Amino acid sequence: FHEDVKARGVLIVVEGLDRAGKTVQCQLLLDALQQRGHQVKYIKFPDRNSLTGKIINGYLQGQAQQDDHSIHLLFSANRWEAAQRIRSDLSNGITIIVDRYSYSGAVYSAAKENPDLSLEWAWQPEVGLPRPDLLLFLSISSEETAKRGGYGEERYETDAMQSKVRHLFERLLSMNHGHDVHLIDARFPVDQVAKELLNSTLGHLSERKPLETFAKLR
Ligand code: FDM
Repeated sequence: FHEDVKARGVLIVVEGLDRAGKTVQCQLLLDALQQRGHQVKYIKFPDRNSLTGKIINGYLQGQAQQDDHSIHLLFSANRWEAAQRIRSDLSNGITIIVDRYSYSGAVYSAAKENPDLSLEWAWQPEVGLPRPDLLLFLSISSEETAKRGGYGEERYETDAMQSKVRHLFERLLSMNHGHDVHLIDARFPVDQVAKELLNSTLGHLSERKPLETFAKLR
């Protein structure tokens, strides 16, 4: 007796510093997977269009001030708003490529070095969100991204912030074991990086194990 269960979609997260090339790479991965006949969606956090997203957008553009904890929880709420949709798409066989997720959420807030806002504190509201099957981390130094030029005008787009963010990403990835993290060297030309992302992804495209959720940091 065997049941022919349709494989669920795969949850893929792409993370990295500002200017690492996340958005371009997500687009290329989306195209490559669609060309191979997969049903794929791209989503991005923060989603600036939702109710919380509008507040977040105002904050990032410097139009509004927010308490560090308060804005942190709004970024998290912005993901929780999408969680049910993510689950149902995955179970309908749709693979989702997520541009920034809880990892950015925790490290950007912790990088503010507010003594009451540790990395552990920042991770806590993420506990229970769908855990990606695959985390693709575009690895690049803050010096390299600075050379790419054109940091925008938004909050956080400074060398000092980026280098703290980089160190915190390293700490977080080393603590949050148990899932598949691929470090991809993002210094190489766009199409070379794209090939690596695709190769890392192809091995994961027929997930049968149940979707897991984020646990507390250990
Ligand atoms: N960011 C992003 C956070 O501080 N917390 C989060 O939870 C997320 C998802 O917001 F500086 C930061 C990271 C970045 C900014 O920029 C969003 P982009 O260019 O829209 O990714």
